[in-house]
Amino acid sequence: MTDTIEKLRGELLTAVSDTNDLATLEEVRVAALGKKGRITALMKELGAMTPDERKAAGQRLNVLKDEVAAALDTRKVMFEQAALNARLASESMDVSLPVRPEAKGSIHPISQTIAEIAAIFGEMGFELAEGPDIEDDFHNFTALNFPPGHPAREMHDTFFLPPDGDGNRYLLRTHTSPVQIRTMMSQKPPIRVIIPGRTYRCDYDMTHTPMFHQVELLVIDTESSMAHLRGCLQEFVRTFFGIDDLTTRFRPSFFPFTEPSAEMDIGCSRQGGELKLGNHGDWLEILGCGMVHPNVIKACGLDPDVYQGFAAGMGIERIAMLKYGIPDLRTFFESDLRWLRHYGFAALDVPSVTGGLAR
Ligand code: 2NL
Repeated sequence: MTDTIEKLRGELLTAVSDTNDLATLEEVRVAALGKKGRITALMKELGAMTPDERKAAGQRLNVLKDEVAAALDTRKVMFEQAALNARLASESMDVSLPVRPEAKGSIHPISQTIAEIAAIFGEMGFELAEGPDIEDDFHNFTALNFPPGHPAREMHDTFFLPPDGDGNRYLLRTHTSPVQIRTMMSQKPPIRVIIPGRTYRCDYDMTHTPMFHQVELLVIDTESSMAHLRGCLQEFVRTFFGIDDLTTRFRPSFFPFTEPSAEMDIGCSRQGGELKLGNHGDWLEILGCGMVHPNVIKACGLDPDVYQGFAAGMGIERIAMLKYGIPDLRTFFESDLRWLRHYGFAALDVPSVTGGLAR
């Protein structure tokens, strides 16, 4: 028996080390340790032996079994490691390769313009804030000092969602201002945020689309004034349009959520029916702004005798059209690939104040 075991040991260990893949290794395992395997067969012979013989042979067989099992295991791990290495090598990719030349995607002018606005105000210390497109009456109107029954609340302007049964009236936000309300209610002043995003109004013609984009600006602290507001906005339009000495003009206006309120114009010329930005004597309205109304500050749980600040809002499509010479608002949302190829921007060319804003 001792000789048989020794011989079998040599054969099995050689068979294991001769294998070149997992399948053959499994065949060797079955032939040695399977139900009809050679070690199993020897185990069966133990029954016919004397107790002393059985004890000695049984011990040797168990040692052999463990040894062969260990050899099989080592070999298996080696094959698996080799398979993993081969897979890692075949699936690796060179991330330094240039993007596929046939990829023709581009950045939509709205995304580009938002990135430019964020870069300019980011440089001034503003943070970006975002909020939900679906809002409630409180955040979209009430907190913004819209009196009950104000015409902007009603059907012809606002998209209302079907009532939810609990008396809550949800709607698609008609401006980005509800995000400012949420910011004032959740952050402690000083607050300096810009809020770009989608807004919705039930309107469709040459100059209106039911979905459009707005960016709003909000500063809340204890001393910000109309002069700071004007400085921020003037710096913004000069950097955005790339005209260093672009003049601005404030005209009195009205919004429920600001007091005083103003509209800001920038210098332009309309000579020969062509609009040109710059200090040429004519004026173009560009945005609305003002000092945040004390009622709005109060509605957000802040003390209007302590806190004050300014806000401004502008249409993103409008300033994108002005900067990039896009003549028709409705083309923004037609997903026409020829239009996107013409007006789109390179994906890896991220705007920054220092690195340059696209012209
Ligand atoms: C426009 C004018 C404006 C604001 C937006 C604002 C927001 C809060 C408080 C006070 Cl929470 N004001 N936003 C202020 C003035 C004008 O937008 O013509 N937008 C297209």
